[in-house]
Amino acid sequence: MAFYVTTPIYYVNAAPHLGHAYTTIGADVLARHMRQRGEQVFFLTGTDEHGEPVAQAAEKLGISPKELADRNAQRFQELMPRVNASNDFFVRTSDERHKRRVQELMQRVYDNGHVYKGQYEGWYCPRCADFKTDQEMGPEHTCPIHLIGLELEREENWFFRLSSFQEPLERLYETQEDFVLPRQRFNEARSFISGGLQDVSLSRANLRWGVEVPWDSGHVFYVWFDALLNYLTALSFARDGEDLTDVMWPATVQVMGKDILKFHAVFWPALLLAAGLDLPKRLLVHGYLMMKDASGKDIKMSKSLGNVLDPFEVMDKFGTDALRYYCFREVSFGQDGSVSTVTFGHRYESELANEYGNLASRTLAMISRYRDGVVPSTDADPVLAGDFETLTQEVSELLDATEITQALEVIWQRVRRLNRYVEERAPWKLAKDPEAAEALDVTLRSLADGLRVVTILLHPYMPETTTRLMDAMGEEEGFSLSGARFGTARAEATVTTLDPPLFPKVP
Ligand code: ME8
Repeated sequence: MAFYVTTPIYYVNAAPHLGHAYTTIGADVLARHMRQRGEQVFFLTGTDEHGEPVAQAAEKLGISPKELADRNAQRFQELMPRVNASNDFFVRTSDERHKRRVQELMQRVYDNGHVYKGQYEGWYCPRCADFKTDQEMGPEHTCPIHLIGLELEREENWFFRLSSFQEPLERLYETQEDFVLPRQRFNEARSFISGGLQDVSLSRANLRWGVEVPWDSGHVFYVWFDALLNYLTALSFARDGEDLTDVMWPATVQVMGKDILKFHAVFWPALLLAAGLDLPKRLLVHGYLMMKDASGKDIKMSKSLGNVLDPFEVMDKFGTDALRYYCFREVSFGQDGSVSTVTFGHRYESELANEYGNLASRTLAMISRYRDGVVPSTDADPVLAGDFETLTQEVSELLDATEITQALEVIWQRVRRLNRYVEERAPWKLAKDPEAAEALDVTLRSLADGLRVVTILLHPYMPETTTRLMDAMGEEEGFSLSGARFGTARAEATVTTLDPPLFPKVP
């Protein structure tokens, strides 16, 4: 089965921050898990390079939009390997191939009769690149997201007949209960639709930095139309000499933050319907990562507010996997939540170092000390088997439901169970009693096997650490999910101890 997962394409008007890393890692966990299941996966991310936000930021810096786009797109491209994102392609909307395909697709929308010319007047936020409705505006015509004054814009524009998709979208939300997750976001999108859809402006006349409207060269497409279409355009040129559209479209899961819900949950399906294309199967919408401001109040992390946690700094200090783990542990994926260096440090020490890291270190150290580094070939302990019996299936089901935090939680319960098992069995005592040799064999074998299973399951969350640990455990079978069954470890694997530990003390 094909599994196509996307992230939003990020604006290049400033540098990447933890919010961008967060979405990307969320999509990456799903992509990696599906690869473990042997699915044919395509994972797309990229940058959104047109429109006012970029044009204005470039103007401030006194450089061309293309120069700014190239400079910042590179920083986003560098972010991907740095957060260990296993994206199959990185799309840039300034790519000529993207532009041509946007023109083709939009021409189809035009030919199908969903576009007309009209006069537009509205309150516009140049940072969101969005006209705000009365309900969406802050006091005195301000943007509630960027806290800046909105601009009253009047111009002749091409319009997209969004209003004619009122019924099809209502039907979509009636029949496809999991089109948007979590439920709260589904309800928000549905109530936006039932509030009545108005046609939206599709082009801009006084902007050059964009994709030219093929039927009117005086206009470029409003950046959101150009941007949304990346999810389709990229498939046609991501792989040389191949068009993946038929294999990969419709997307299986599209991941994004709640700030861009309306565009994805309302405009996007309408646009696809207008072009006669299939709709994505699911939109997975997560909340905001917040940080405390000077007064201790939680506010959204954002480039324009300047309160960003630099993912590069965090990763330099704690490692990439620690960041990946923390993101889904600290904040339930889907909800808003605060992050801070304090809670980061706490989770690193109490969970990563003391629970998983320590379990790994002591398991390997005991096998080395008591059994010359060879995992005893005996049956695994039935006492533990019950705790692991349904684990892999549970994790798969949770990740099918895109419950990234819950899946991690059920794995972590087993990490804790294994630590309790060490305490219950006290191998150091068994080692002193020659009559307990068989009991010690069973204990060590069970620990090695349990550790192997949780490590396979944790692989999508912490790819580097788990690879290192599997090597140290002498496991050669890789990370296929079919191997994540307790009691099936290869007998007599030779282990090596971990030095340094998986999560060393951070000064
Ligand atoms: O909106 N918490 O780009 P963008 C969690 N180009 N996630 C956050 C976040 C935060 N504080 N800040 C950013 C755009 N994000 C458009 C998208 S798609 C066709 C076009 C993440 O650079 C989150 O995924 O502003 C959010 O939706 C996205 O970055 C916005 O990135």
